Amino acid sequence: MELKYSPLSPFARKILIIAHELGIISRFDLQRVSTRNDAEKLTCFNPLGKIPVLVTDSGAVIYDSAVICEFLDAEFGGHRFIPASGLRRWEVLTRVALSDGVTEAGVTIRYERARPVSEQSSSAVDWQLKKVRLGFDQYEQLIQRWDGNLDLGHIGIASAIGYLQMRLPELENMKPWPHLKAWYEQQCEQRESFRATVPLE
Ligand SMILES: N[C@@H](CCC(=O)N[C@@H](CS)C(=O)NCC(=O)O)C(=O)O
Repeated sequence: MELKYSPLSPFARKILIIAHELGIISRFDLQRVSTRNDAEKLTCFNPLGKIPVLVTDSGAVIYDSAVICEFLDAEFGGHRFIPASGLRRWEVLTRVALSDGVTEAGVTIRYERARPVSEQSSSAVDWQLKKVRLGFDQYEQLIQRWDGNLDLGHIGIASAIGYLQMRLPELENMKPWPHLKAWYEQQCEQRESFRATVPLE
């Protein structure tokens, strides 16, 4: 399988974490792609020009990250990270949407701040920052009832924390979300799958 990715991408990190957890990382041909410089190489696989993109051994092209994670979990994980059916499936998928939404809002802020200063909009940043904060607020509640099972929603919010706490000083190193911060440091950062996928600048 080929994974078109960047080691900095929090969306790609979810896939790498799952691949490590499931013991299938060696099956991946990891191809680093720059969404800016390799745009054409990417859009012929994903017209949206976004990473991650998975190309399976049979040549099927799969994106986006949530779909790739579900594919890997169904094919190799026995639905360990996303239940196959029942109410819990919809609960997990809703939290996946929340964690991906937080990440997307954070990435949008990064893109806004990469524009020339004169073109940046502080109200656009504040709009996205509110989504990040409210998403973390919700996970701060949820994590206090955590049953010890890591699912794709948890992996997604942990990837968001790993990416955003370094990049958005407004998040004050996660101090406003003490339970979430402690969970991340004690339950996630200690796992081999997280240590092996720390985003590299
Ligand atoms: N919903 C997508 C989002 C992926 C995404 O936004 N990836 C970023 C890199 S972290 C990207 O490719 N950005 C390039 C662009 O937006 O043109 C997913 O979950 O895969």
